[in-house]
Amino acid sequence: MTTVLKLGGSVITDKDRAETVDGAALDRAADAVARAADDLVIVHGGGSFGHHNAEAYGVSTTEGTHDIEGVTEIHAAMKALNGLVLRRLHDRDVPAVPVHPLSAASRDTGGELTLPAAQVATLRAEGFVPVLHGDVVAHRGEGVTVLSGDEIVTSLARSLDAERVGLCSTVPGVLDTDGDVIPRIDRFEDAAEALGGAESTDVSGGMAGKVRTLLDLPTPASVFGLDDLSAFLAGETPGTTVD
Ligand code: IP8
Repeated sequence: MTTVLKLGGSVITDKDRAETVDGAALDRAADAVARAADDLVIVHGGGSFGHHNAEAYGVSTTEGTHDIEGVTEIHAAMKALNGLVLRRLHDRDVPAVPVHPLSAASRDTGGELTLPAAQVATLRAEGFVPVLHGDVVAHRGEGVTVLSGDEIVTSLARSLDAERVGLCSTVPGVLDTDGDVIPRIDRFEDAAEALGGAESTDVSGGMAGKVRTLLDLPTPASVFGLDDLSAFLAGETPGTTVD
């Protein structure tokens, strides 16, 4: 039973200090994974890694660059964070293997993503825990653009036929206007008010964009905070279930 888990960049890094992990949070996440690592694929975001480099070179999920220094810097920052995540997992004997999307994925002129998953599936079948990360990817007509961890999660959830999808976030779930966790969202309209209205078109990582994308998945997904990561990995459905 394959689980795709996203560790939010803001969860595992210190957002206020460039290229700095939140060591305590990353330790907690790694502890939870080590207790449960079974048929698991991990994807992590950037947090204080990668985003400022992308901004400096004017690169987003739609605006690309051909500047080799930009490509190299953004990719290197994300690989650096990936290395730090792997080290924490290896310290706990999790057989984590890095998978860098830049080496495999691409977008067509319309921005449609192709992310091959055979290597991820095979690594998983062989008992490894593939660890992917937000990255830059080749984009026809744009050079490279940013590929967010959320896009990777939804792509892998489909191609691996994942039974479970979890987004470990800085909040304990999707929050309503009173700040309480909405236990279940079946339609965008159920949470539209809290998410900034049905017209919201945020696709770049905001909660509205996440919910829209997760609603399209064939698999129910959970959005929860770090406190609930162990419960999620133990098979529970903490936080908000988006189905
Ligand atoms: O934090 C970031 O991935 P995300 C990827 O999941 C970058 O949006 C900035 C290269």
